[in-house]
Amino acid sequence: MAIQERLVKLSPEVAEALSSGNPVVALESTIISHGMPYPKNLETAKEVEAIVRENGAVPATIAILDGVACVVNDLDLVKVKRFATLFVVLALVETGIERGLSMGELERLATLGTKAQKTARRDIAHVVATRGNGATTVSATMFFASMVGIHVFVTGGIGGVHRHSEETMDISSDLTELGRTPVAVISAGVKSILDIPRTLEYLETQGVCVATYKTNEFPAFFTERSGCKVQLQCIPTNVLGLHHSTTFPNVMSDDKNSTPCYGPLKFAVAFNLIYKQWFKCFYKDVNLKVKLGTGILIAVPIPKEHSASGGLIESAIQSALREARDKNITGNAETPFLLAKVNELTGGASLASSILSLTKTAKKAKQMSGTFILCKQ
Ligand code: PSU
Ligand code: MN
Repeated sequence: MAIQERLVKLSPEVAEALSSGNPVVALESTIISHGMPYPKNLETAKEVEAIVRENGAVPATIAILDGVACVVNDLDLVKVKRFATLFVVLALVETGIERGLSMGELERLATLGTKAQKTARRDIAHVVATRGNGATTVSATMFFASMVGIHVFVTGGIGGVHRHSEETMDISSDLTELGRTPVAVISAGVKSILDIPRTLEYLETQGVCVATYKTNEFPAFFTERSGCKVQLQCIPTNVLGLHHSTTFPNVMSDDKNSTPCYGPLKFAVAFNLIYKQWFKCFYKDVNLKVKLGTGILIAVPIPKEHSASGGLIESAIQSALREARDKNITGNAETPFLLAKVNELTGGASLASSILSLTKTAKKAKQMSGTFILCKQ
């Protein structure tokens, strides 16, 4: 068996979709294990997979199990529910039944519970080498998605530059991963538990193309506005395959005080450009190989009517941050702590917004991955 096959296991459906060029959408697992409480995590995971399917793409949930990165789908979560609270591992148990893992393996997996490790890029080697179980964050999910040829990945909120980063230097490896791995991450932006302006600055430093959907303002996850402008805007269209020269955005400014923004790009065209960023670029009939190798962040704002109240969220964030500092919660424990605390303090409002954002972004994913396929032809 090739080394790569021993490291990464694809479900037959994912493998088939990838080899025949059908759209596949990656999903992460930390959001389920550490980002949402049970049983909402199960329900949401199920819903997101279903939405990806309804829109004609194959969902591929990524996690490390027994040191093997699994890219799997078709989770029968109703059966899974009775085992334990950790969706990721149990989802894999269920998939294992389908894929023929032994009963002994299944039993062992079912008892793991919340012992799966939050796994970012730096943790991959350790989890794999110790044959551990890892719930992959955005960075590790991107790494494996790219390795197996998945170009589009849907999630809720990505990690970013933390508030007080000037003291802690806490910057999520999601941002550096976007700077080095060619995967388009579709999310509802960055939660305001983080420093959004600095996150965007850092993405620029990393050379990451950041685009927003039907707006030129970067969304703050819980709300559709962050006050930060983004240069590249996508608008929906069914017209595919337009030429680069007819659509390259004109620089324009819609706000005297903001930095210049590009005009709206036809949605499909934006992805055509993105594809070219990674693979090739046609300019004046010359085929230039660009291969930038960087990732892309596409932010789809939560619908206005569903956004949580900015004031409510901000005061919850302030007290969650204070508590994290008092309890000296740092490193990779900080994000899960803040997410749980903010949800508790907002009486579940933040979680409701999270789920809505995730399901909404999932709906966009097929459009995007489908466009990649068209671009390849
Ligand atoms: N932000 C969210 N929800 C999440 C996460 C971040 O709004 O679930 C998770 C994602 O898996 C993300 C990770 O990749 O946290 C970032 O963690 P850190 O800040 O430790 O890099
Ligand atoms: Mn960190």
